[in-house]
Amino acid sequence: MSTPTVITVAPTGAEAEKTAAPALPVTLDELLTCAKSCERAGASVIHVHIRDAMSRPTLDPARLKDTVSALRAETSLIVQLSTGGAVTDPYAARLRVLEAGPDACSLTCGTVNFGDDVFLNPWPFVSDLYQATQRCGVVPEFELFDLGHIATLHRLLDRHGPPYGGRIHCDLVMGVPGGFPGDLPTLAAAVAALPEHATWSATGTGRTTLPVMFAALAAGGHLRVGMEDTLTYTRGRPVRDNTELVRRAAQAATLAGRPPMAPPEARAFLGIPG
Ligand code: KMH
Ligand code: ZN
Repeated sequence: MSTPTVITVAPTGAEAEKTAAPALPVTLDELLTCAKSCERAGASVIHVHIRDAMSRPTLDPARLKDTVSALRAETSLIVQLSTGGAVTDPYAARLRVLEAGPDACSLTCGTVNFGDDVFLNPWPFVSDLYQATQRCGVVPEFELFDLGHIATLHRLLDRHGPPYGGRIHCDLVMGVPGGFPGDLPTLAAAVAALPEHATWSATGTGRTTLPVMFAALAAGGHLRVGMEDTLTYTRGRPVRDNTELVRRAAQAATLAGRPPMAPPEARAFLGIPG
């Protein structure tokens, strides 16, 4: 039987402005409402960026801790905090994210041009962050924006051994201006380069959302969707909310014969303690 599909929702991100996308969950209440609804629609993982009282991205430790506790109390979702933050966040603040005690965290494996900005992830930082995940008992998800990042993932594993939890799970972030194009040949090349036994999801930003989703399902991958990655449902129609993106991913996965994986199974699949 084919493996069910892990659906990750990335509801907020650090880039979109609340004024431009009113459905973006920026308060804790909005995030909890969104998380519960996305869980009902088929998500098992939530990739979390938080905002401050002015809706600006923040890595404030107390807010992160409160967010983790609230999501744990009100959902069964796997709580994955972003260590990428915003392109302006210093490395020290990004390392401190682990102190909030999430189940999992994102770990980007290299620097990438990010539209007009640069998302900085030099080897010493990536290496420090990886070892911190091992010490703190947080399961990393390796965020890959370009082929070179996969070389760094191999280097991390060779140098520092397996991740906490023992599973190597990656996320291909495609369609970012400066990174992987969001198309089938690129996805196939990336998957072929992954470490043996690695599992992976993919997300296509902007207009690459649908091609990447279908390519990932066809290739046996898992899915990430959400307003962090796209604010347009179909050409010319803004996303109503994160739930409709999860619902569409769940429908596509079900049509592909791989319906959404429930959070308890996803925990075991990703090596996250119960
Ligand atoms: N906001 C981007 C600069 C992650 O969450 O780890 C980085 C990002 C990746 O979103
Ligand atoms: Zn993110």
